[in-house]
Amino acid sequence: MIYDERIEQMSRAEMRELQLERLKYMVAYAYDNVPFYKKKYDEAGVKPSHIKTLKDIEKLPFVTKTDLRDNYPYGFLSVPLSEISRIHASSGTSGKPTVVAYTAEDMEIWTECVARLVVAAGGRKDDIVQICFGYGLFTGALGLHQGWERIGAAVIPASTGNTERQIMLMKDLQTTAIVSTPSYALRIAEEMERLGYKPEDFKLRVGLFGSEASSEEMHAEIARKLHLLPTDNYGLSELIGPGVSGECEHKCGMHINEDHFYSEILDHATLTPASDGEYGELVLTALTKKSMPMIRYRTKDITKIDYTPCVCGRTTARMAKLKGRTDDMLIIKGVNVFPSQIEGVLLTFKEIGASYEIVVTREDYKDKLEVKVELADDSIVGDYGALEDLSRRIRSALKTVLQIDVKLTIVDHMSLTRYDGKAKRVIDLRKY
Ligand code: DLL
Repeated sequence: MIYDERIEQMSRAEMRELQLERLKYMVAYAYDNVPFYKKKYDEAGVKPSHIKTLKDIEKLPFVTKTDLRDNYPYGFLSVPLSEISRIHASSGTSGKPTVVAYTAEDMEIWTECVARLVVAAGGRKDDIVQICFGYGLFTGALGLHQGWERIGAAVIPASTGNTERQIMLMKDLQTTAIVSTPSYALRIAEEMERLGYKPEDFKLRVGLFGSEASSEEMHAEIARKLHLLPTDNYGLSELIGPGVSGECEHKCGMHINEDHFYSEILDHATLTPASDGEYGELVLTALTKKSMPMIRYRTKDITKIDYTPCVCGRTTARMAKLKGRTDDMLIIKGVNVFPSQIEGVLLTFKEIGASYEIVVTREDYKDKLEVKVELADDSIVGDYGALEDLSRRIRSALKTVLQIDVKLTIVDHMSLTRYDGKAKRVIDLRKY
């Protein structure tokens, strides 16, 4: 089932035409209504009239998180505050949050974008959906809530935490779909096991996960433990929140809502277009956002894009699962290491659970990478031969993928920290 056939099955030429028309409008609109853009474009010597083709977007300067921070809280607004109907914020790693605002029209577009992705993921009107994202300034909970509501599903705004109660609700209210971070989905699965439940005790069939990175292996683990079809969903507050892209039931890349978001993949080092189909930094332009124009926003997320039509019948471009972020790529002894590569290896070992921690230290000017993993159960606790053999196999698999030696620490079942929201996997203790 396709929510909006006209858009989601548009030919590439028509989509390009629509994007160009919207881009021209948006660049002129931002230039005329947001002093930040006028100043930046004047300094760079570009005028809205220079945008004649989609490729001309490359003439425009980028917007970064720092620009948003420098213009905190309302410097990017292009409409008076009286036109704003919703305000969200994304928690920054330090200092003030990034504030994002929506006009009534932006809210409508946001809802439609999420509704499309919900349907693509297999969500239907008769679903009972439990939203296990934190309600509040975070865009995840309300964003998904609105989209599911739009397709007519019954929405349970459960929020995060109190996992035992979540499970009770899931059983009693006959929840068929859940929305959460992938790590919280696994936390729910663990708690179900601990409480003695089996997947058959529930009616779950669909899971929309997102807001943090997850490997194919992690999705397979979620599918196995919860008996549902998991899909990956991507978005970011600065552009809209959830609703930028999401996987369909075929799980072969996240369909981008291209009529609202124009995407570029840039070579991280040169900031010029990456070759077709190559990984690079995703730069996004909101083509329709009225309240806060966002043109060429550097997401720091690393992905690649496939423009071929999907077997599901949609023609919208698909972005690959994120490889990581340019700022979470670890450089260990000169080698680039992404946490997602480590996760991919760990999840192939059924003797260990899905939670892990990566600790980076520097001793005597040498980087050291430690990976802490957890036993999946208590069956080999105390069996030093089995533990040693497991440790050797995991280290060797990590070395094959990462090309560096890793210190591996195996800890007891359920002893690593669990997260309700985005999981924190990397602890970098190096002082620069
Ligand atoms: O996380 C929006 C969202 C909510 C998306 C719910 C999907 C579901 P922020 O809090 O602003 O917004 O964080 C955005 O999270 O730049 C990525 O680095 C990361 N991220 C989001 N979705 C994914 C994903 C929401 N599916 C930042 N895979 C982004 C990997 C993701 N990383």
